[in-house]
Amino acid sequence: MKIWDAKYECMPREELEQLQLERLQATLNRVYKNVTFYRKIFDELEIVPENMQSLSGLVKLPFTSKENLRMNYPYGMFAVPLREVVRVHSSSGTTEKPVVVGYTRNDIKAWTNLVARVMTAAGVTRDDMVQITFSYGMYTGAFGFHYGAEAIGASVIPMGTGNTEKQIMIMQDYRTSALISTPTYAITLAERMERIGVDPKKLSLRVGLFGGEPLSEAMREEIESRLGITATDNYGLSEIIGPGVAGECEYRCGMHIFEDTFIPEIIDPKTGEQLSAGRVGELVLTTLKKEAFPMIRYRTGDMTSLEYGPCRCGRTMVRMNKTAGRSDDMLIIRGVNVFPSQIESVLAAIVGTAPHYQIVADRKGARDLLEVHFEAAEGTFFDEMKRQKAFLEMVEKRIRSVIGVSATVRLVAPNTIARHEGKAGIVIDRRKT
Ligand code: DLL
Repeated sequence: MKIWDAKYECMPREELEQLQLERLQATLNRVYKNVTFYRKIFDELEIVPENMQSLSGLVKLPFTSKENLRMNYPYGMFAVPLREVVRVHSSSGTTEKPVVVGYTRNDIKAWTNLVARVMTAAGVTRDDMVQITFSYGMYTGAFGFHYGAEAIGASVIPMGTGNTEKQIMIMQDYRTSALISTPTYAITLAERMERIGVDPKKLSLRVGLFGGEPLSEAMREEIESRLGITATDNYGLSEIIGPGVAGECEYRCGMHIFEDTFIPEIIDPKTGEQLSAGRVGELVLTTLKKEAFPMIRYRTGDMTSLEYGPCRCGRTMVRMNKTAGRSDDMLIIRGVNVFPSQIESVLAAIVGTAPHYQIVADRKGARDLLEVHFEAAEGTFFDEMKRQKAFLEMVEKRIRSVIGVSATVRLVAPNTIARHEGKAGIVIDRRKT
């Protein structure tokens, strides 16, 4: 399969590290000169950008947190005057003020190139009709893929979110061959097709690029079998650039992080200590080329591990494994750390597919309560109380053995858990209110 930017994507590690060091030095100089926030902490910590003579010095640099970005809302972290900014975006934040990120003309060019890389790695070519179902708003998903697809020379159908039946009609009529969406929306599309009698196998769809939220293996299998496509997982976050930070190649054994543009590290989220390759911890990213919004050791909150071994595709870029939850959406139930992804994998293993589910944490007196609601498949022994009870007990037992605390499991009727076109509202923590 083609590699979009082989010079960088397949760069020998020694050469890559030299390039990273040069770009890191330039970035440190840029932020020291232009971003008060960084100048202040560098001065406090006596960090002199010119003294950064090897990549091992990275650990001496301070972290940047989402909280730091909030404190500098809206433009405090920008490293260029607004007149050089050609675009702003923000993260898919919910209630709080979203983080605002900016791009110069060069940033947009670099971003376009990165997304062209992940799309090429997933097998998209200039012959594809690419249907983008992310929101064309402040969210980085749609514009990122839009520009990347155009750079490849594919034809873009800029649908945006929603209008599921129209999406399906367009897919049929325009012969869409590549779908860009969140994994949950792909499942929503498959469900709707089934309901309205459209056979996905008769469409021209052949690949899907998913991202914005975790794509579990169970979800991947469900999407692939229901839509008859090959699905890849793609990771990114607006603070760093948007989609195009990392993506799977045809071997789908982890997402290649584009290390010529970002330096990844894994840290222990509690101590901040850097962890060795292969260990699971919080992903920290430093940007190497960003002009408008450079980030030094940004704490992504995403838990993962890195694989430095060679990949059969020929890319030398390190691979990140699927995220194992977030360091910050982790629930603490009766003193035990619980990741929603663990519960999802239990449910998926039991029912064979990724069900629609919701986790509800509540508190009665001083006792934490955990409930897991999940949708029964159409016709699942709702009428047979005894079987249902035994089934639920079995699910509860498995969940307990995986997460270490007990949860009450409830089956709910099909289509009763709200579907989200963007990120799924999987966890409801009532203890906070
Ligand atoms: O979701 C950027 C994006 C759009 C990536 C479309 C890929 C495709 P934010 O709104 O800033 O940006 O959210 C970033 O979403 O820190 C992760 O927690 C999560 N996330 C994104 N992609 C994945 C993925 C976009 N493939 C946050 N797997 C990140 C798991 C993901 N989590």
